[in-house]
Amino acid sequence: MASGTALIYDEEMTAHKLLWNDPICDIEVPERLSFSYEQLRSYHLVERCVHVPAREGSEEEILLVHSLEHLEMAKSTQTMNEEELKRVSENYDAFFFHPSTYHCARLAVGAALQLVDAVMAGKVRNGMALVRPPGHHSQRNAANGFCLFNNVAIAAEYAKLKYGLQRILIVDWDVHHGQGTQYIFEEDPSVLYFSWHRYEHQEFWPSLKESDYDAVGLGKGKGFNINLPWNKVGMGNSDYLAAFFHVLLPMAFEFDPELVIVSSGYDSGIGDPEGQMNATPEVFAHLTHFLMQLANGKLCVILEGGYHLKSLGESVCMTVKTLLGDPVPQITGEMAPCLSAVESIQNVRAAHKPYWKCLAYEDTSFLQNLSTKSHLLKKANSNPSAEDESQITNNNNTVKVERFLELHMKNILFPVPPIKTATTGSEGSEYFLPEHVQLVKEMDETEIKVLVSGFYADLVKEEKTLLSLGSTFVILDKILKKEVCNGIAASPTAALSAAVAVRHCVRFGFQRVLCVFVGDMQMIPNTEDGKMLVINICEKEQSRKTSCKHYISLNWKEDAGGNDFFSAVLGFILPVAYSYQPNLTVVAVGPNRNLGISGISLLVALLRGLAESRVFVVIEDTEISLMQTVAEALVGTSTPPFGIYVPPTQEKVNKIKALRDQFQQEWKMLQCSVKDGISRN
Ligand code: Q9C
Ligand code: ZN
Repeated sequence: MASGTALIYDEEMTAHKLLWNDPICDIEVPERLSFSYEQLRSYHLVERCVHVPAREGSEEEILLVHSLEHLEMAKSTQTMNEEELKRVSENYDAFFFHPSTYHCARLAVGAALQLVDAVMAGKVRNGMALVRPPGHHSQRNAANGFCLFNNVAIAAEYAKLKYGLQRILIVDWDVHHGQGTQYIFEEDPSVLYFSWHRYEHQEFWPSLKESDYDAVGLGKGKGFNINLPWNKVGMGNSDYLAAFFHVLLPMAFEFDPELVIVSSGYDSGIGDPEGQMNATPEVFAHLTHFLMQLANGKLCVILEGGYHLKSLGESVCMTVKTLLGDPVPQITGEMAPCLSAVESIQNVRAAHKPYWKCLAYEDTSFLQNLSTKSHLLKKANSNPSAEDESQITNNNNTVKVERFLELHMKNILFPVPPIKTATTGSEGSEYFLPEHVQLVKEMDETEIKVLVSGFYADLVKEEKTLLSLGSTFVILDKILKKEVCNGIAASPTAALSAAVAVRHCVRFGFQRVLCVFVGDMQMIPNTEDGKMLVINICEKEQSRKTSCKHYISLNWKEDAGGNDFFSAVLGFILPVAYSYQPNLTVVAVGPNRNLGISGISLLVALLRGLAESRVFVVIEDTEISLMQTVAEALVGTSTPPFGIYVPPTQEKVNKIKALRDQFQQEWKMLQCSVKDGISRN
């Protein structure tokens, strides 16, 4: 399987710039590109990537999406003087031409296509292209919103044509609606387009009716256009994650794309003057990590907007770092989506109910956005002096966010452990374990005895179980000492090993340990002090223990024909886990497991988004055949096979819904609809 991350950057694309005064366009500056690249350099990310050169997109390639008139118009600007350039620019909503614009825009297209080629040919697994001008507002016959050619749309058409792809997902996390991309694919069921965007009930640019949640696509393309409008500014990390859990990811997994392309605007990040949102750079690591689990990891990230240089640069770095497979930093902020976000999520889910099986059993009520009706009253009166003032506050804010980010990044970034994954393995493991997995020796008998008699004597009664902890202790210690990021231990009694492991971590000082148990677990650790949260995925209802905030039993039997477990992972397990924010995740697989190998590897891969990717997996000896696949999921450099996605049955969907209702007051990331009687902050 392909490995490596491509990075495409060409300084030539900084030549395109605004030559006259225009307060609307003056934020789209060449430094957006050069500063982001410098930032990548300073994190030593450039040298870890595979450099792929840009090229000019050909006329033929541009014509995959654009009209000949549009191409000719753009070409004709190369020789114009400033006055002529200004006049042509005025034909469009928010665009400026420079004599180099046409050349730069062709390089931007070609860079996107080079990235698609590198990924599709298996030269790299994924990659990012830093390009200017951006693309997603550009339409068949028009420049718009700083965009001349629609780089991402051309890349998708090119991938369909050259590689015969039948399903491409475009994720547009730019804060503006990529209406250009929507128009290009609205009748095309082979391209699933998702966009979230600042909307404010159609007051925010481009102020289109068709940017709302009810624009679901046309004709054969019905259901393949997903708009999630944000009706308030200030959306943050938890709102973005909720959008992924409850809207994009379930539909994306059901769609099962062969390639994912991101319209990667960072104006949805904190400090951006356009977006006015609050999401911090690490959220983009999480979004990237989620998308890496689709399409066998084939992910092409192409720059769109982003106008706060520091915020843009840090967010680009978070994205590239994650593409490279580094551990994911812990997300910050309160993990609860705001009311307005939940309303939008509920509306788009209701609008798409007819088209997606994962939504087929939703209650369908559209909301009138009760939380935001008052926005009509708070419109600012704009006299010139008020505008001056807002300019000053904006500048202050820019500097404030710069200072905030300087400190914030120091807080969230941490040294990457020298080893990704460790295991004590079993006989002959070296032959089937993926590369980069370190085999370590088990702890010896005397050491174990000292440890156990001191702290775990009540749990460990028999001599032979005592010896079986050698693997658990040595792997766990390496994780706690940050020598390795994650690891796998084999055990004759996974339940006991997990119980000992949890207590070991709490004793070490961890405040929150997330335990996910699969199969028969004889021993459930005591969850009373809140220092652990147990999600017990078992086949039969457990009679002796009732669910409470820190012990959740999830009865599940995977569909024999395929992987329907993704719906439980996205709709329940991940939202609970992200609400809890553990310092470590323990996954224990016991005998008689009720999940297939693909469900387990998806679970493990996605749980790497938590606890700085610290995951300790313990596998019962009888289930040792899982070792290789779980190791692949932990290493993360290749995507383990997640199986065929089958949509969940009504019974399964109702089960998830019931659990969500039961726990969404406590674990707020579960919230995806507004119901009477839910109290909120
Ligand atoms: N009153 C990108 O982020 N604003 N484009 C126009 C008109 C244009 C943003 C305001 C914003 C374009 C790629
Ligand atoms: Zn934008």
